Amino acid sequence: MKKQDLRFPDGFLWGGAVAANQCEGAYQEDGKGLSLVDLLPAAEGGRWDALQDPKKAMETTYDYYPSHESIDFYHRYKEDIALFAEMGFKCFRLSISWPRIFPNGDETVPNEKGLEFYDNVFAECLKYGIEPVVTINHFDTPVGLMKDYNGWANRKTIDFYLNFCETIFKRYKNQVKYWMTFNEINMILHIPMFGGGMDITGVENPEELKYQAIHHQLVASARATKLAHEINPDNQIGCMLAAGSTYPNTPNPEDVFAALEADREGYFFVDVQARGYYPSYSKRLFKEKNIKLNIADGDLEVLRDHTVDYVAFSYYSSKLTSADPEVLDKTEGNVFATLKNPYLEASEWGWQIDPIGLRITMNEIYDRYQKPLFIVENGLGAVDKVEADGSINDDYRIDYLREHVREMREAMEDGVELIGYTPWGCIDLVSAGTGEMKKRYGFIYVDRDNEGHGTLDRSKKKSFDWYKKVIASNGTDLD
Ligand code: P53
Repeated sequence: MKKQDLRFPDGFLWGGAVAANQCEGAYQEDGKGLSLVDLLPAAEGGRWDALQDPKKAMETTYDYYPSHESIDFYHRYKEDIALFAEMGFKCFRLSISWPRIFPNGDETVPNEKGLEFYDNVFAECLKYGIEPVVTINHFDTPVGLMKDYNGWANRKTIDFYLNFCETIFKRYKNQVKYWMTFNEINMILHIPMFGGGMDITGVENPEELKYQAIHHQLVASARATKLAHEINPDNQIGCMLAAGSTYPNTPNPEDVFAALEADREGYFFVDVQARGYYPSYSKRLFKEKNIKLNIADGDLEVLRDHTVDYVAFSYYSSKLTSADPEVLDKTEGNVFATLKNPYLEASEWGWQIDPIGLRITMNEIYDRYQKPLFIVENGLGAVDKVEADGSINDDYRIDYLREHVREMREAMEDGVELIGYTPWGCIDLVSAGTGEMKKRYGFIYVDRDNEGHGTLDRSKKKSFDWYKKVIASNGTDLD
């Protein structure tokens, strides 16, 4: 099909995205409790092992914890939001740190100081006409919930989460309209500590426990959706998937089916959140994995009656898979198994760059759910070089984003409804996967290195002016 030259619709939500646990720092300030992310060292310190074995992570003292100070957004949010406003952001995606509001997770009364912080952050956004887009749980479950309840493995966590939701829906009723219940909800399958605040080591059937925790999250998500609509009918609630379509390695039908199954692993969640019921293929999945779910009375009705308003997702890359275990060699440290696609180049961290994959992914998701989409993460993690004059010429990042924005427009011309685009890490922040600072995504550079040295000063990269122009022209000027 012919490439189109399109304007984005008026009101399109251009912006950027961060998460509390990766930017705020101030990890024990004003009554904040520990988040499980606060237990993690950086890559060289053994982050990947710690993620796989939360108990060990709790017992070990590491030399350095990247989240403890992070980029100090907690104290510098005014300066940062002013820079976002200068770029012309229409929205800003951030998350609320659960242990800042409920330090152990199971309290009934919230920490007022924590709530005040977000009052101020939202007020600052709204001062510039920036719409806050809030992720309720982005990888930072309170350590207390993991220690005392094994997180989402325990049904009680539903109520703790809903108490958190009710508190913030009421408090920020007049400030926030766009919410997401869980960041990358499918991440629980790959990193249960991040996604589920839980430890599965030594469990007899870890798959069963994971899907039980998933059931709890899906019920919690639906009940939160119900609550949000009751508290303010204008609220828009989204689910959020780590997306990126899977291609078959060859035209061998076995490979094609393996690719379909790989995508279903993630769509499973959205099938429930957007359609309101467990997909038909889940019967076989549960049977083969020997999973018996405890489903309480009323759960299935809640799932059916409270589906999401929009489908949000992150997209960094497509994936390539094979049915042949000899071919499929999962490299350690990678969350998603993927083969090398010979048609694609990869980032320095091995993430394959595939803008057309975004168009494919958007079309697939929209065909499946017919709900508005919101791309809430996309971007290139790269090493940036500060020149002698202080400038940072991140043309590679501009190229990456430009091509993805082009394909976004193509997908919209294909008929996909897209409400917004918030590139990940609009200001440099700590990497979730590796704990590094040098894996940078930002339009704004932060002077801080992998060991925590640096002034924390902010400066504009070349991509800052580029993105400003993109927003000002509503996507027509991508050069
Ligand atoms: P980092 C893995 C694969 C896809 C998305 O990731 C992922 C991850 C976790 O590493 O997470 C999302 O920082 C997540 C963000 C994260 C971002 O992708 O490892 O929602 O918190 O920072 C990028 O480069």
